[in-house]
Amino acid sequence: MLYLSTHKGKEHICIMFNLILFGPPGSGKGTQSERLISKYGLKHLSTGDLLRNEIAGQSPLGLAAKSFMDKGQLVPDEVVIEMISSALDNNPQANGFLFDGFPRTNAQAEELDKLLHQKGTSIALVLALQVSEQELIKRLLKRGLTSGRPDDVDEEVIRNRIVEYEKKTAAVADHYNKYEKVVYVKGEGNIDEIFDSLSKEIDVRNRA
Ligand code: B4P
Repeated sequence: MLYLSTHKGKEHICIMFNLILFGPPGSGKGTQSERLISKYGLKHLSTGDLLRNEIAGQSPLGLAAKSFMDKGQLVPDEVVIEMISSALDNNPQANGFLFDGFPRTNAQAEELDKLLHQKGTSIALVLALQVSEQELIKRLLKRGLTSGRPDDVDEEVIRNRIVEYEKKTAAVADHYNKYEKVVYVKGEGNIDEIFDSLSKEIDVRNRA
């Protein structure tokens, strides 16, 4: 289990381990998150999945988000921040969270820091997957053949998602770099090997 514990008299203090899996669209965040949550017992919070659930349920939030997502644009900050805030409140027993696809702007990062601070915790580590643009486009077009996701079918929409990433999301790494929390990991190649690299980075910090 991935939390630090110490004994203070009879008291058992648990420190949450919160992780951000960071990277451009198609870099393997969703793929690697599935494995990491199962290995480390973290609660998975993917804003992409949460938004797609809202769309499937045809909620007003989902209908509003769909118009942005179908064009490859980011959904407005207030919407995703509210979703994450509720998800944090709804999981008081979690040993730690794995944030996948969130934060995607500096405003989201600052808000996340505040929400975690209110709960007496913080981000321990940001693992940033590095993948070339050519490989991202290849992967997403391939997923589009079977995923049923409208944002994976059209190459222009995929390119727009990458532009949004460069314009608005890449700077989130700078935000966490200020606190020396970012580790870059090669995201190309064998999925198991990438998982091993990510696990090593977590294990080093969990032993500290
Ligand atoms: P997300 O659902 O977060 O999706 P993503 O970035 O496209 O995918 P991800 O990175 O998880 O995909 P993966 O590599 O696992 O976002 C979708 C949209 O939701 C955004 O465009 C935005 O509109 C909105 N949104 C979400 N969060 C938001 C936020 N915080 N703020 C505002 N808007 C938000 O998978 C890609 C493919 O690669 C898969 O088919 C996989 O099998 C394959 N793959 C993975 N690893 C591989 C490897 N090593 N080799 C070969 N293929 C690999």
